[in-house]
Amino acid sequence: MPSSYVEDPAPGHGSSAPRSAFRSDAPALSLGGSWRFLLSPAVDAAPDGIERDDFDDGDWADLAVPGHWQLGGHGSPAYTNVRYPFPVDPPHVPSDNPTGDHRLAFDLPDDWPDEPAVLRFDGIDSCGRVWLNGVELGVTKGSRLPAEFDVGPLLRPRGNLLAVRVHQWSAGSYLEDQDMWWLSGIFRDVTLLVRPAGGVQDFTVDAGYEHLTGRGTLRLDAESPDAGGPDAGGPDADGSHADSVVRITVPELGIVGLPAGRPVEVADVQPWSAEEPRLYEGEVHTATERVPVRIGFRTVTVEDGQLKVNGRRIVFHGVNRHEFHPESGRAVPREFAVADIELMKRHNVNAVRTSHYPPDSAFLDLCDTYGLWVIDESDLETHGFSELGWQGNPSDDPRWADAYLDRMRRMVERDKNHPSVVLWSLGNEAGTGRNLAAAAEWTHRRDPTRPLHYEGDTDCSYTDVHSRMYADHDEVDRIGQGIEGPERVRQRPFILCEFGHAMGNGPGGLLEYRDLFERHPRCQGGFVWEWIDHGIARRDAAGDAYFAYGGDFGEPLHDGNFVIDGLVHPDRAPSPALAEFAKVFEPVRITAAPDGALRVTNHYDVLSSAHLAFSWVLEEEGIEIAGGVLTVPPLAAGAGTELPLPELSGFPATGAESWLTVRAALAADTPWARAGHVVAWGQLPVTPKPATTAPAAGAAPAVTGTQLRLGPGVFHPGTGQLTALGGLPVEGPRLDLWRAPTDNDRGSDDPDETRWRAAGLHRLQHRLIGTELLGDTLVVRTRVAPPGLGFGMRADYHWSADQQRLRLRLEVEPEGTWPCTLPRLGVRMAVPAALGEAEWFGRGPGEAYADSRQAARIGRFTSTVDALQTPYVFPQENGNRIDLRWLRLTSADGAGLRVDGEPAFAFTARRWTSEHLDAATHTTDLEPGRTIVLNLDLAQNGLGSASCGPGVLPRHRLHPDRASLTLTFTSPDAEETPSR
Ligand code: IPT
Repeated sequence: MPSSYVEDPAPGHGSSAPRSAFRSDAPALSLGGSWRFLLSPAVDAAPDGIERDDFDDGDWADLAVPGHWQLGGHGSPAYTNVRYPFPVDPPHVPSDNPTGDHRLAFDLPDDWPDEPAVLRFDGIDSCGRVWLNGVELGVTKGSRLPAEFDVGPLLRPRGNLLAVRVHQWSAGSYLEDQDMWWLSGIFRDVTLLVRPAGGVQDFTVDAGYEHLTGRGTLRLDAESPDAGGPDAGGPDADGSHADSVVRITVPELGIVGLPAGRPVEVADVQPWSAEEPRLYEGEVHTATERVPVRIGFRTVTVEDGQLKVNGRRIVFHGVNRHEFHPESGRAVPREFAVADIELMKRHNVNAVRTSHYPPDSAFLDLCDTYGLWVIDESDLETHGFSELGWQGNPSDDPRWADAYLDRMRRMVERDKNHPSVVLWSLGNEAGTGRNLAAAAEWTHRRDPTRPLHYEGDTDCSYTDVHSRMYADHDEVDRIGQGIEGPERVRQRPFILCEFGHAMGNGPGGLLEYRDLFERHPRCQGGFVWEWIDHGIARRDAAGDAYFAYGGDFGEPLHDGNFVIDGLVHPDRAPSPALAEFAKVFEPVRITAAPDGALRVTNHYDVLSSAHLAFSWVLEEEGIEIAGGVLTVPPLAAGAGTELPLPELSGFPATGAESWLTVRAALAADTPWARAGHVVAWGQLPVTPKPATTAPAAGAAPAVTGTQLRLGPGVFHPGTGQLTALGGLPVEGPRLDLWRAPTDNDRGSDDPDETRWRAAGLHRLQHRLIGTELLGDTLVVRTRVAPPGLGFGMRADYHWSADQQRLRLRLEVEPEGTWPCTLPRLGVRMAVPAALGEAEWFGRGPGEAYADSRQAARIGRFTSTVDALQTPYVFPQENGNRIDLRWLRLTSADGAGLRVDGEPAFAFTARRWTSEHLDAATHTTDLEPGRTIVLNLDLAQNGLGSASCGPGVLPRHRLHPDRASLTLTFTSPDAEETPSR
């Protein structure tokens, strides 16, 4: 028989009323550390009497708390997205319900006062039953929410025994179907806190900002600890209770001992915003307790169909953040929360949706400090019911009403004093129903200062903002025009609570979303799905490290690598998509003005550009030849100006292609980046690329035995294949149309990958039609086509040369009816493995694709071939560099080759083929081969976001068409004009 509390849809019991998360000057004892632990396969299999002092846990294991037992060597993680990994039979859970018993013996510090105290658990997944010194305190559910139990009278100076029985599954699991690993345990802090008599029980600081007058209003609400009633905010007629009143002091504002319940106006206050997170330090106090507080004045409103903070429209350039660490799961050490915030701020992320549960509250402290707009989301998702057509969804079942309210209440009470929290969210993907409506009603009443979000309330019948996930660009455009969606939502602010699915290589199309956020005042941005790849750090048999995803732990039901969809890799290394995000959503835009001037526009919500230092450099073929400071008058938020270009005429010019790069960098250090950190940049062409001089025909083809020589090239006379170049053995180049499909190629109802494979693009065959010498030109005519199908591509290679250079003009022409787009269009060749150093003039430094190329600037870059690879957790096409004027691949001894484009090309270079990349499922599957595979492309198809969302926009699709690619190959020692 399962224990009844486990399957009870009601919230836990025994805990005290929820209150804000604060730390006062009252003593506290962290109980984190090594605990005794035993995992049992079922509730009934767990031992009796673990709460007793004399219970012998000598043969138990040690486990770190906070932590998840599956990551501490007991049981295994499991990943499902939408589906519940157990039968949908609410509120029942499997009898095989892994149960983790935790025990900790502890002493109190010597100076621990004889006062009331609470035991606080910040997060137990999914259901915990708690005993202290043999006495049962109660049960907690709501994994990502705190629970406090009064323990004062139970404490002993020495030899306290805390026992916690945690069940992996509970009725609460039905409300916790978020897209993430199923991980159990006491995964957030456990703390013993003194609650002094006459201390601060709880308080609400409401700090509004009146933008027309610059006035702030500060109001503290708190119950007097002694009198206990809400009316006890002021002293009694005889003043006798004066000392029991809760008061606030903010020295900087001249507020001293302001009692609860008495609002005060403050002239000329500086408001809080994500861009200028001004906090006033203060203290909430009673005679016996002092609580440090940080106050941010701001007012959030919905007016004129727009979401405004302090009277200004704001735009979310946000991310959905799960709490994740590759070794410790949702037990995220503080330094990693700091790392997240610093990375976000450095990449122009200005908002976080706490998908889909409240984060550790320390994260919100950091958001207040560093400045991020936050949508704080309740710990609620019942997505698995969508598989049943939402039949039986708890959201509309009265048995779950208390649980819905309880979750919302515990979040709102915990987090209400954070200025960074500008919206509450009821949860995610929980369908709709009266329990949500009731939770909404409670929230509106409890906190009228913050609008409410929930995407599932599609007609805004109980929420305040219109929200969609993964709406394509056209839909967002129609929403912006007010011609899409139910009548009720058409005058609401609109946000994309999820967009730009960052799974694997992608998303493409962020720029086009930005344009919509700028075009339509009601379209107020969105939150990319998602911040981090949830890959779990593992090692293979050979000891090589990799990141695991769904299925890697033998789960019978799983959703594979769908959990690997972040802007940062599991180790928080930024993916190329984060660089793209930073560029697309840069707060200052530097562009060419029509009349040859420079245009600078401030896209901050509130900040002027005064904190930025502008500078310029002039680069000739990627080499800096001049530079200086650019004086830009401070621009108010939303303002723009035109400036003359810096004086460039006096600089020596070789006639090479040159570009002006203007950067806007932090003028002074900030908490998240040092002075000099570049927040925005723009580039303007100055001198165009000179016309390429084709190799003067001059080298005549000569056939000697089995070799056909043309300038530095050696060909096989029968096949027309290039076999050597200036002494380097090479294979190819041959037409190549294939790329290892990306997660986005693989996604959607009608995936590109399926079409490409059906068209046989992964197994093209090359037929030589013939070779012919036309004057000094070697022409190799081929037809490239898939087996079993009638369409194909004519590919003719026209080779000419002088003594040093070999030039290829590839002409392609589709024949028949092609059924699909092309992954890529270009040539592939194999070059010696020793050519491991790349240098190029073109766009870089990072990878770029047609619809994700904003972050790549024109310059001269170097990289090893190995470092060109982006280690996507699930291997796929990556590392493409675009708009190359030239590329050099060299070995340590300087041997190598150079490729020039007419005018440009893209390249990938890797130590394995696209076929190997395609077959690999983990990074450790990629083994260097005996050559470097070099692809030189005219183009690749865009990336899109079809793994969850719209595919490649029409203008970024690569269609089979007549095309020509011209490349000149030189061996570097033969270069006439060294370009260094
Ligand atoms: C959407 C979920 O809200 C999110 O948690 C995540 O699963 C995301 O998809 C995909 O990675 S729901 C989807 C059905 C649109």
